[in-house]
Amino acid sequence: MRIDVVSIFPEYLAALDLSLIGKARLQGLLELSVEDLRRYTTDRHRTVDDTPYGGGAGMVMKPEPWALALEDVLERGAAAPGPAAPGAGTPPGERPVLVVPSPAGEVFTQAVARELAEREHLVFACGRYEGIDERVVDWARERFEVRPMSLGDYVLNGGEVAVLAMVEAIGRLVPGVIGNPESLVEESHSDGLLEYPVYTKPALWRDRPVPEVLLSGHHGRIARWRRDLQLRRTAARRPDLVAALDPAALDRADRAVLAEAGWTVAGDRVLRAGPDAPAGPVA
Ligand code: JE8
Repeated sequence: MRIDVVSIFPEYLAALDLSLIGKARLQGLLELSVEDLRRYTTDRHRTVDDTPYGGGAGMVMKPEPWALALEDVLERGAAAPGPAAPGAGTPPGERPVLVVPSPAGEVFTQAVARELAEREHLVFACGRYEGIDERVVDWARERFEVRPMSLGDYVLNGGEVAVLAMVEAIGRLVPGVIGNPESLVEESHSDGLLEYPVYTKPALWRDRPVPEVLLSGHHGRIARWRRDLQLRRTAARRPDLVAALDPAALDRADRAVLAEAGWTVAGDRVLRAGPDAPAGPVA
């Protein structure tokens, strides 16, 4: 996989050299390059922004440096041989994906991460100020598959932090990047529930014991306990995820835990039980 990032703060992306993604680069699983948008300016002051048409606060990123940067990235992507299929570069017919972080984008989820992990060439365009002149997105649709993408419903100052999160989420799904692929298997089996809590040594720490079932060696009981905690946590913290559960994936014990947390199965839906339904504490 090839990943290009364009930003006026390329140093911001230095964190990608560390840990997982850095290792994947050294192993040749992932080719990452970060470009400084200012390299593609042509004026003495290396200007990347200007005042907004129609008025309003702040500045908008000028279109031409973006077009020059993205053309450069396209050119180098077409020349580069892809590691999966040596000599292939971007497969014929598959356009590179241009991810444009924006609070107005589609929400970036694990499903999107899985989809993008299958692509040969991803390009990330990090905006700043009030964003990028919209014509860049229209222009880019002729050359890329464009995906305006939001990290979530809160306001950041620019696209860089969103790109750090997205590249990490995508990169760890690329085959070979995660040393122990079993951890990915467990994630895909998580069935839309929050994770269970984890513990390590010592068994007693500052008067706090590890839940005794985890020391029992009884794998069946441990699996059931973990599943119960997943369900209780999800009910307490993410009612949206509970409402999206498929009853066909819930056994009798699951349903009992959900009932205790105030949920009930009705046909092919999981619904909130009565308004006076209990909502117990959660670990
Ligand atoms: C950004 C962003 C993601 C998320 C992404 C890109 C470029 C118009 N607004 C621009 C006004 C407030 C400041 C904004 C700064 N900005 C934010 C994001 C994002 N992905 N989940 N929240 N915010 C840009 C400029």
